[in-house]
Amino acid sequence: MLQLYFWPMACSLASRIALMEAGIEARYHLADIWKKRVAADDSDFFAVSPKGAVPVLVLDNGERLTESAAVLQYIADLKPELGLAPPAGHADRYRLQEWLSFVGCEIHKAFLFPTFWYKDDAAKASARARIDGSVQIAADHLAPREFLVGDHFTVADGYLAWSLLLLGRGGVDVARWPSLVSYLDRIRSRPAVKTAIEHEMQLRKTLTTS
Ligand SMILES: N[C@@H](CCC(=O)N[C@@H](CS)C(=O)NCC(=O)O)C(=O)O
Repeated sequence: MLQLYFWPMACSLASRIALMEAGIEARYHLADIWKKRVAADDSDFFAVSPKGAVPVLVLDNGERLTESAAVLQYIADLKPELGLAPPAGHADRYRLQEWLSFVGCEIHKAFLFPTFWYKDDAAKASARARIDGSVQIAADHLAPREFLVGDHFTVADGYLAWSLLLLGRGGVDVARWPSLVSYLDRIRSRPAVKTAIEHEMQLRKTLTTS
């Protein structure tokens, strides 16, 4: 069985969404990304991955796969019939890769990461200065369409939806972009996405009150 190391409402949420959309059962391990400990036994999370970051997907052969773009495509390719990623070699596969990179580099690492992890106000401010332009690109792309790639949900939608959910906590109000508001409503209303988010929000609440 696949295993996913995650932290509630971190970017590993996109991997949970992909697993749930694919209908793949997995074992989930809570990994505290701040203290770098695996919650179940307080072991060193760096022993799971030297990156000390989620997601980490443990494959059936024991190999560990990191990096959201790789993990998401791996999960999607386990169930090709669901179209969670276009097939390799199809022009849309490169569009999927394009969006996974964009969300990962321009929204996640360029804005969310400095906002939540850096202490330096100047670094946060320079991340803030760039983010509206990146969000605008996603908003313009989605204005005439329902999903990032093709005409149905792909794993890139789970990743973008996660990043949009966190933008508000970073002081960026997604309500300024109507196409993103309806997109997020559409993605969040999918049963797998809804269940994944509700589960992680609940867990997050439990962790912050314990
Ligand atoms: N490049 C990685 C970034 C993963 C990442 O930054 N994960 C965050 C949570 S959203 C984390 O675990 N950070 C802990 C750390 O960087 O120390 C990916 O795309 O998956």
